[in-house]
Amino acid sequence: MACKRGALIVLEGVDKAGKTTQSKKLLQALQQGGRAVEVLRFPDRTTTIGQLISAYLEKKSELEDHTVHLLFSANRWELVPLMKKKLEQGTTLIVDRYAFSGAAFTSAKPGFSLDWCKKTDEGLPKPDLVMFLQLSPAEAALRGQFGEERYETNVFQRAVQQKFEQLIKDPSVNWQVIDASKSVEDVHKDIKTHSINAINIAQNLPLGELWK
Ligand code: ADP
Ligand code: 2DT
Repeated sequence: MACKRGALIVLEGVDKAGKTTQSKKLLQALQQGGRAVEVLRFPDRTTTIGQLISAYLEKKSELEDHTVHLLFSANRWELVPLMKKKLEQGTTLIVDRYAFSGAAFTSAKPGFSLDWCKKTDEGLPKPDLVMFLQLSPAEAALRGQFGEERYETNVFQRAVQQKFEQLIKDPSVNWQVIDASKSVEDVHKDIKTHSINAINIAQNLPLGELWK
């Protein structure tokens, strides 16, 4: 019998919601359970495209808004062959930000529709589960100051949060809203339960195509 495929699990949410903390904890928990699993994060700043994005985020360069949107999207597409290979080999992928951040962040800029922003990611591997770590801007502020990177302001993060709220209404995506204001351990328990469930379901299903 062919090997059962891994699940594509995405963590989304505004800055400081706990995505990075929870990706690491989920990786450890699934590894301890004997599963093949890896973490990816977008943007992947290690590639040539990723370095252009990184310089833009660090405000070391300026890029036109459509152009940078396309670069974020290209940065996902360039990883698709590797992602598909890993999933087919049975490795579960935990992904820290994906196309939903792409659509939410660009559409929070003036003059961009959510529909236009989603187009460039249409057909990407479809996540089996997208967990939205829900945290109010006030609670996020308690977790420390924003850094120096582009987009790290209260006003912009609020606009992004509203765009995520629109994206979550899409029933074609398996969204789970996670209360990210709970303790690290309690959030982890919720995330682990949803993830194991998704892994068990995904292994018997073909990988889908996002927003198609
Ligand atoms: P993100 O990747 O979503 O930006 P991080 O995982 O980097 O978020 O967490 C942002 C900050 O908040 C870190 O200092 C982290 O230790 C802290 N943090 C993460 N989860 C929680 C939690 N559930 N409760 C309190 N603080 C948290
Ligand atoms: P972190 O590396 O701290 O997550 O910040 N972004 C991300 C976009 O604007 N478009 C995208 O497609 C993606 C994946 C979110 C990365 C910053 O880049 C934003 C915050």
